[in-house]
Amino acid sequence: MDNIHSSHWGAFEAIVEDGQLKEARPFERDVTPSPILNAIPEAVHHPVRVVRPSIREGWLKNRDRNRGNDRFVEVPWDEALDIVAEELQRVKREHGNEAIFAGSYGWSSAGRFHHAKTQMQRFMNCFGGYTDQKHNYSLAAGLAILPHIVGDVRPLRQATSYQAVAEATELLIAFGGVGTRNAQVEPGGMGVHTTDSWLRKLADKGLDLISVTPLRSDTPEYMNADWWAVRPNTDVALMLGLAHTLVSEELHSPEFLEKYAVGYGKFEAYLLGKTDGQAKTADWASAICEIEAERIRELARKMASKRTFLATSYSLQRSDHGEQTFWMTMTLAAILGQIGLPGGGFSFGFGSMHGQGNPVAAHLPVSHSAGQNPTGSFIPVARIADLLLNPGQEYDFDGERRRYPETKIIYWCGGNPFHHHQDLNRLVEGWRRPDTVIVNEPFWTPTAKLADIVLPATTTLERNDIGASSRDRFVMAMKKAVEPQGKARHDFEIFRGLAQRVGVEREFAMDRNAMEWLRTIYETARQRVSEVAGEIPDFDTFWANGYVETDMPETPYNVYSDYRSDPEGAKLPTPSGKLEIFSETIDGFGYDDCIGHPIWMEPAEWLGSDQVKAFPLHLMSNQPQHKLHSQMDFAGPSKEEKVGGREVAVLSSVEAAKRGIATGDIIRLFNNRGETLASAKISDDVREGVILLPTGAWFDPASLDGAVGKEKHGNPNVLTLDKGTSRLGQGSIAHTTLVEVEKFEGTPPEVTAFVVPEIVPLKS
Ligand SMILES: Nc1nc2c(c(=O)[nH]1)N[C@H]1C(S)=C(S)[C@@H](COP(=O)(O)OP(=O)(O)OC[C@H]3O[C@@H](n4cnc5c(=O)[nH]c(N)nc54)[C@H](O)[C@@H]3O)O[C@H]1N2
Ligand SMILES: Nc1nc2c(c(=O)[nH]1)N[C@H]1C(S)=C(S)[C@@H](COP(=O)(O)OP(=O)(O)OC[C@H]3O[C@@H](n4cnc5c(=O)[nH]c(N)nc54)[C@H](O)[C@@H]3O)O[C@H]1N2
Ligand SMILES: [Mo]
Repeated sequence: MDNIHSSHWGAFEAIVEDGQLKEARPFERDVTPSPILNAIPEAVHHPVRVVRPSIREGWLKNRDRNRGNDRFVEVPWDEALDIVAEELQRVKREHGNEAIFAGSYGWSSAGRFHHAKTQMQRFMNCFGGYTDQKHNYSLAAGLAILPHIVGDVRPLRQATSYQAVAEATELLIAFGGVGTRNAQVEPGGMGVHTTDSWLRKLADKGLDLISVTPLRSDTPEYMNADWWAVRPNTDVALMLGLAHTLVSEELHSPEFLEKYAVGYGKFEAYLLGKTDGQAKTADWASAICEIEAERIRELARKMASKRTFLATSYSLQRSDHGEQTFWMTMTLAAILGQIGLPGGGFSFGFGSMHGQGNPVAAHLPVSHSAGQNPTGSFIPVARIADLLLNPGQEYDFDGERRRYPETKIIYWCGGNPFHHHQDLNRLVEGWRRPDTVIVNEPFWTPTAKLADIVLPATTTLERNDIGASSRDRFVMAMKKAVEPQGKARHDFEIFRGLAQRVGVEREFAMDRNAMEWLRTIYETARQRVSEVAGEIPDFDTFWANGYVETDMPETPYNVYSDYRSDPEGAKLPTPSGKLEIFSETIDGFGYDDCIGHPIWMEPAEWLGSDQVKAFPLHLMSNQPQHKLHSQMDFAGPSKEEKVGGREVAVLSSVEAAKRGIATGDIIRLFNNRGETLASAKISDDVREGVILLPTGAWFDPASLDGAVGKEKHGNPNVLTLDKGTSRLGQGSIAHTTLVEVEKFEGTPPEVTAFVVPEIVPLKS
């Protein structure tokens, strides 16, 4: 197939006429493709593309840092690359490589060779290194805690398969729900979307499903779930209430706990109230999570009488003390004693991502290598504003005492921090501290607008690449469909140009062109696949066919079936070799916000606190249905779903009535950190006390100056709290935020999120 291509949200055929992409037609094998594909043709040729290297005038003239406030000047490529190379060398010479922050967190695009962040980091490593970011926004707390308590990240990276649940589970408890909205995407893409068909199988077999979430719509209607509209961020209390009922009614499994886990005794003392005088009964839990105590007790009994699987979404750990949600999920499953039995146990992220639960035969790790960072310098991913605002400050992270380095250059490539970070007004302040900010981007995103030097990158449609995920059975060719737009270059070429200027081109490119690299990374992966799953076609055959598909596994997969059947031979890579309900290691860190066993702690902001007097609504800023993060916010389904050009915020009829808000009204969401305008929608799919404003609207402040900027477009991250989950994980706590909302009166300001900044064009 000559026009095959792929994206994080699915494979497609690129239909081109007269050099213009007309349609991204779903791959014929995909029966439930993502409508997000429809944004691609409009996006590729959109006026919001960056067409030439552009440098902010104030930086060019006097190196001021007043980012976001003046116009850009176009310069020829050679001049732009000379300037960037000189600035990198200056900072390296004067301050060392740690002063270059190039963590560059972000999803960029599906192609595995032209993967933007990998290209930049490979260049930076050849150049002597940089300050990196560790873990990711999705899962930082989970990635920090799991190695301590289960030994590795298998329940995240190789979740128990839907097939196993379909065959043997009788009761599924989905904390955070289980649906298809977020399963539209997978990093690296997928050949065909499978989640919908698996969920329908579960529905057809009449599985008993409890959807524990503040939003009914997290789980599709066809699954006939019992909706438990929990108070946000109180799931640990609910799980403790379930655990207490199991233990006090002797429905738990002391044999399992004895044989497969360590530290239950210490946890039980807490559960029963021996350590703090408070038994974690169903009644205690009910007062916190607002689920009736009797329902909690009944569910615990049902759990013990049926084959039960606990599925906790990623979202639960993107909240204050998010580590506890994963730890308590494992602990509750251990108390029940079904871990490793067919259809029993726990996993994370069903419905959070396409690959979770997707049965996969062979590992297909097609990827390019970024190499090793010689500096070893990094920050926990979500501590970016702290790094910029507090150089030299000490902090804790996963047992280490660390210090933030000083930052002179920010280089971002393939991410949008003014989408992904919390408390954006605070980030603006930090962002203006370093000497220079460089961004490679196809589009004038808020991050590009806030840079000093913007280098125009191609989109995937303008180059050849390979789309692949280790959790999908397909490897997709991504064939060039249109010419680079404007003067855009591939990130690989941009960094090759820089590498040449700083004298590391040989190491960076290894004398290969892009097509030779595709062949190399494919053949390397093919070699590894052949060792585990048999032959797959060679590169030329793959490229001619357009894709490769491995067999679907025949047997259901449960992460812990091996451990269950052979606890010695297949022991876990924890210090004890067992599940750690009490972790000596974590206990030894001495953290008050993550002690030796899971506990309930009040989050920094929640509906049970006094703060509700001023800010009575819990903000859910979940993943957007109609786009991937902030990508292509200006086009296709994302654009169509906006009302009056603004993102839609949803609240219950009760909360709307209290404030005289009607569907279609412009509303102002605010707290002490910021404010944003959105279009209101009323729906009782949202729990009382909660307001939903999904992420993704491009940051559109009325002004970048002043203490609390006014945002006009519906970006929830001007409201969210910028604090780490705990000293252990330091993850993002985007889902822990209180706000108030009111009807906006007067003339609303114009949305200018997609307006290109003023540019002095290059004469030639
Ligand atoms: N409030 C709140 N905030 C959140 C979350 C939440 O739940 N609530 N979730 C968090 C999570 S889980 C995540 S993963 C993050 C996501 O945050 P990001 O990954 O930063 O978001 P994206 O919009 O995907 O940014 C990718 C950028 O890469 C650019 N890009 C695409 N292809 C290329 C390319 O080939 N070259 C270059 N140079 N650039 C390219 C795109 O145009 C886009 O600007 O957001 C986090 N933020
Ligand atoms: N369409 C689309 N799909 C995506 C993405 C996207 O941008 N667009 N992003 C992808 C990425 S990078 C990631 S990491 C995953 C994220 O996957 P998740 O982290 O699972 O996604 P969220 O949408 O943030 O949250 C899912 C639901 O959890 C519920 N929830 C939030 N807090 C709580 C809580 O405290 N308790 C309970 N019980 N429920 C809670 C909310 O109702 C929310 O709708 O999604 C991926 N999928
Ligand atoms: Mo994510």
